[in-house]
Amino acid sequence: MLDAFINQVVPLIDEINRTFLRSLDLAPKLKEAMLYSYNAGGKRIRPVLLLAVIEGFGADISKGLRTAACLELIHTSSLIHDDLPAMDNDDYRRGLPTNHKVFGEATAILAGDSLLVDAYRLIATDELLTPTDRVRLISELSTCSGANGMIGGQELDIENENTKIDLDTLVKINKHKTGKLIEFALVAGAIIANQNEVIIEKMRRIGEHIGIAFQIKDDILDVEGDKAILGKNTLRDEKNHKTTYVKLLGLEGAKHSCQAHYEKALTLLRSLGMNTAVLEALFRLIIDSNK
Ligand code: GRG
Repeated sequence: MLDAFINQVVPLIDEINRTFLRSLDLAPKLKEAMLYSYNAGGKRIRPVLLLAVIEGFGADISKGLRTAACLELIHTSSLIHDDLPAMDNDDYRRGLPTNHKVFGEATAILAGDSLLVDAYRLIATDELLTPTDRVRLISELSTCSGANGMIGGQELDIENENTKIDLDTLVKINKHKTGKLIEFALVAGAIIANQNEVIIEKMRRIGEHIGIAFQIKDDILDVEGDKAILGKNTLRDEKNHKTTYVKLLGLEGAKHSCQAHYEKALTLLRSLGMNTAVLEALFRLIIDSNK
């Protein structure tokens, strides 16, 4: 059932994004760089989550496709910048050499910039959404991506390299760096499915828990994952002198904490009275994933 859902929606998201990126043809190398990282693959977990929320509320998933596509472009932009020499300095991502290794640092920076900036047009021009919903989604997404969201979390992460931090600080960093785009996926699905503010805020809390579980799993895979399956190098956190859940809690403690956040998300989800089958399977996939 989850596979069927993923196989149904991912080609639709990819088609929107590939068509959109191909239309940005002023600077061919820049376009090529954007398509390179987009086409390198990735699990597409954020857009699938967004659409699974809409499906769970029994609403029309076609209303969420362009917002979901936009979210994946912004996520891709963050990966390109995250891999840059000035940040994590990685040479391998999504099974291929990183963007700056292929296109050079300047073009990689600009490819990340364009993926972030152009993406919003997918929502701004979405005729299946009301103008009010478009503005709300853009505002929510820019908050989740920006200085009070993912980018702010990345800054805190970098500032705290080589520093001993406690669990509260680590949670704060990851809630933003990784959690905010996942939170957006759940909140946006509820907005597009016309849910009330109480439900939207519950979705936000579910997103927080599943976002933390997602990052803990990422930390675990950095230690015990397989480079060939992950498509990126392992032991990156040690290399970058980062505090992780594994470092603070130990491998077993990190697994326990991941499970606890997953269960909190699940309990909240089940209180919503929606069809949770696909979402529950997705949450399970996140914590069981080997990539
Ligand atoms: C330019 C938008 C922009 C941001 C700059 C670099 C940066 C600020 C933020 C980095 C945020 C970041 C990379 C967080 C890590 C999140 C994470 C665990 C990513 C891996 O996501 P997956 O597993 O990757 O979904 P795939 O490849 O499957 O899509």
